[in-house]
Amino acid sequence: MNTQEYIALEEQYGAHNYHPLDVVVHEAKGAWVTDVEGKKYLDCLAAYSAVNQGHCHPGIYEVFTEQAKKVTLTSRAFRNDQLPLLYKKLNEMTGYDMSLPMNSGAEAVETAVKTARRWAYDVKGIEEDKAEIIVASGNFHGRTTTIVGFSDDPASYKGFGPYCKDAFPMHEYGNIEDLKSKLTENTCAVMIEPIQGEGGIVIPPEGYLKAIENLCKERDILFICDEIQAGLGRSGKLFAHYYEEVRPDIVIIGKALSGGFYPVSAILADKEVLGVIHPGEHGSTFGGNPLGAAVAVRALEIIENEKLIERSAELGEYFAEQLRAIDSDRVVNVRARGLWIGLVLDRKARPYCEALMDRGILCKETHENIIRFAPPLVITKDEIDWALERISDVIKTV
Ligand code: IF1
Repeated sequence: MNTQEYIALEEQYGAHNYHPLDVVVHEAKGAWVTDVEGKKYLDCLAAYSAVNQGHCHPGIYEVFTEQAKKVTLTSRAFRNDQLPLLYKKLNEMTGYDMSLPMNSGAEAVETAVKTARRWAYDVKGIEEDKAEIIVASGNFHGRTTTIVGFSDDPASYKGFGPYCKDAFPMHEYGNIEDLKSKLTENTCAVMIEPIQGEGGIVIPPEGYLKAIENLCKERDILFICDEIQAGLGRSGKLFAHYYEEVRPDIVIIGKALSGGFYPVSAILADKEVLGVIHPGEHGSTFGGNPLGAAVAVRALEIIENEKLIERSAELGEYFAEQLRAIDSDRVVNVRARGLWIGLVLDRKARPYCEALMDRGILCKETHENIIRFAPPLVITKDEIDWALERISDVIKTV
């Protein structure tokens, strides 16, 4: 079958919950994907940072296939010999006492919400069912009904209610005074993304994270950082919150923890927080399974051994500088942290994404006028130069 035939099947038999670019991927390797007609594209989305290690990384493939011959799933009614190694690896790499493994990012966000509430009632002593978690405008934390219930994007929340909005007061992202105005005696946590991805790489003002941490320490409130997309090297540091040297009480990770092979997510916290969850009170069928755990350990090792964090910082700096040098008044701004770049245009970005696709580059617009470039962190400087030639040409000529 050809591209159009695959698209026809998808349109006829699949729910229309996405509007993807008309590229039908057949295989992928490193920073490149190949469509069913054999055309190659440089992937500048990396599955929203879930394939930071590059597509089909041989090291992850190796551990995936090896573990798949042994045992893949036992449920958590029994123990397995891979999960303890993931717990240890996360502790060594991040310094948090403990972690609780789940599968999708949204499940890990829900886990953070439940843990913060349980901490509120059992440790802080907030009245049962009154705990409030302050969230940010422009947030994206997933698509479960609890999570979309505290979104301010109608595309996420409209028509899926009812919600428990009082439990999630919203403050203006980046505005610490507004955050303070939302505090009550029932506030148990503040949950933010250290950089907002879906908002188009929105970097908060310098000092915002530190101000949140100080406020949380002062008022005995948990600071929750959603690093599902920003984390694990994407921003040029292991975690994007390292830019302000803060230590949140709960860090939520996902996406690249999977190396793109198998959904693995988790929350990281110290004993005083994660100790509030007792046996049988939270989990999931696949959470902590041996296949996912083996893949996640290897995914983390690759980030370290292939120095993906350093690559992200250095090549991201280079990529962003070259984009800023494009001589066109259509480029309003370039926002970047590591290989996480938002090219802000003075007009709709979709036509440029479609023109870039014709030139062999896959990227995604966000919020109408921003082109997001977030390639796998294994991308080389030569590949970036190859892309820059085409990006510059498209911006100037389309
Ligand atoms: C889609 C973007 C959307 C996330 C953060 C939690 C989650 C995500 C910071 C939930 C997931 C994905 C979802 C994916 C597209 C992408 C995304 F922000 F990355 F661009 F949708 F807005 N926290 N983000 O970024 O993780 O449950 O998806 O594993 O829905 O198509 P998930």
